[in-house]
Amino acid sequence: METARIGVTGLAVMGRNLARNLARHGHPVAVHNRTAARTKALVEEFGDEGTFLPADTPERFVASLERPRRLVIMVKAGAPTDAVIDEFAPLLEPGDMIVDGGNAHFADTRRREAALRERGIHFVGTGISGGEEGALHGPSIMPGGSAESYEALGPLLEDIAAKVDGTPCCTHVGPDGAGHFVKMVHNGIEYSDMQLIAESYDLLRHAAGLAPAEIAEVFRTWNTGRLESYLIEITAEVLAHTDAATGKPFVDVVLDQAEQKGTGRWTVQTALDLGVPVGGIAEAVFARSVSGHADLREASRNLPGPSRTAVADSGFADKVEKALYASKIVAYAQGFHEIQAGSAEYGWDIDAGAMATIWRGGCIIRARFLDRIRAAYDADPSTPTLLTDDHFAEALGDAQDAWRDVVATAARIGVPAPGFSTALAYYDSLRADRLPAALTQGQRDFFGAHTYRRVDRDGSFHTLWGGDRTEVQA
Ligand code: NBP
Repeated sequence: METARIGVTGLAVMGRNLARNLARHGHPVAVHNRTAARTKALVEEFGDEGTFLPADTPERFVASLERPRRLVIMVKAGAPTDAVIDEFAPLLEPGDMIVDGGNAHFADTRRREAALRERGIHFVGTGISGGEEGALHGPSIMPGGSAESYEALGPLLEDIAAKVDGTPCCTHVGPDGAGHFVKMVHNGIEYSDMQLIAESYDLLRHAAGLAPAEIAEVFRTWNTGRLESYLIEITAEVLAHTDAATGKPFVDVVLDQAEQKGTGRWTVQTALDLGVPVGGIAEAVFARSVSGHADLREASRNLPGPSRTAVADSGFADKVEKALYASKIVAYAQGFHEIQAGSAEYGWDIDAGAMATIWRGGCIIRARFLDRIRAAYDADPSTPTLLTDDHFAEALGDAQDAWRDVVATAARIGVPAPGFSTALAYYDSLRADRLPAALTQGQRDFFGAHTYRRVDRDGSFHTLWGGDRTEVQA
């Protein structure tokens, strides 16, 4: 009987395209789906692209896999993933591998990995980015799990991943939930990047008075420089698009209420747990949330404030470009800080520079900029923040006046720019000699005897605020 090198169960858009990608690369692939019609449709439509071994039951599916078995699950994250694991794990043997390519929460992946490890099965939580096109033509792949499982899986995954300069956008991220953690932060950074681009558009529209088609040209120009990226490229496409039904700019006929799925929110929740400031990602999640509160927005429409009149000078677009680049540096610095904090917390030993390398292609945040991040980690692998890298520090210095002018202009004319503003505030917070946190500590000691530390002596102290205000050692 012919055996498959790997199998995919769950053949909705992602699983189907991933299976096709494997088959197109010459890997015989077993395919299975809970509802058999999807399996049949895949083989009927794309059977000539490679060797597919369709199976109508979990037993036949597992039996068609060569040993050790490599089984990829591409089903809806959450309870469906557990259901599929429960269904297939009893059919597997020690040494076999289950790859979860869905968008699982890394904590679920850690739980599943620990449970399956006890049975000798490798559970490989794998972040896959790039949507359905990426899954078919080459995604960015972020596998976690054991180093042993990567030896058996890595070559296959690297084969189907996107390539940039011949380097696959896939590497072993680290043990258990590391892959899904990094995918989560990738999505958080994506939120931040998209929000900053949206604010750039809004400012060019209202502060510079440009029409969407003109702004599309600005983005096209930016895409030939240091901001070159997939997101800038598609922004120009969307802004240049005209609605066929009305003849209006497409962006003017779309309801301005953005959606958010789980991963942006998880990135912020996890950052709060880890104590990592990711204001850029948080503001991006909140900006989508605000946009979705139609009731709040309707009730607030007549509140007083400036009326977004165009005020900007002719060089304003260049200033926005600088503000965008500077804020983007901050967004990525915050995301990488979270990756390093997660890595330290869970003992994953993640190579941050390698994450920049595998995001250069296949995924939504793919960009020329990521080469710079790789270079920064090459220069100093233990740097506490990307902001102090020579290249980034110079860019931030060069952007200063423009960045501040853009944030001030937004505030003056009433254009909300939470992403730009929080990025600048983070930057100024890090570079400040003194922060008002000293006052906060005083307040906390006053109302709750929480104690404080002093700049000139070791130890913790408390002032007797309700008494004679002498200071005591805590
Ligand atoms: P969906 O997330 O829409 O899931 C549909 C698949 O899950 C179908 O194959 C369905 O089988 C199967 N399924 C469900 Br629902 N409950 C099941 C159960 N209890 N037992 C067995 N199978 C079950 O598919 P997708 O959009 O292809 O995404 C797959 C995974 O990839 C998700 O985790 C998603 O978050 C992740 N992801 C998606 C994208 C993207 O761009 N769409 C990008 C990156 C990652 P059925 O056909 O029998 O109903």
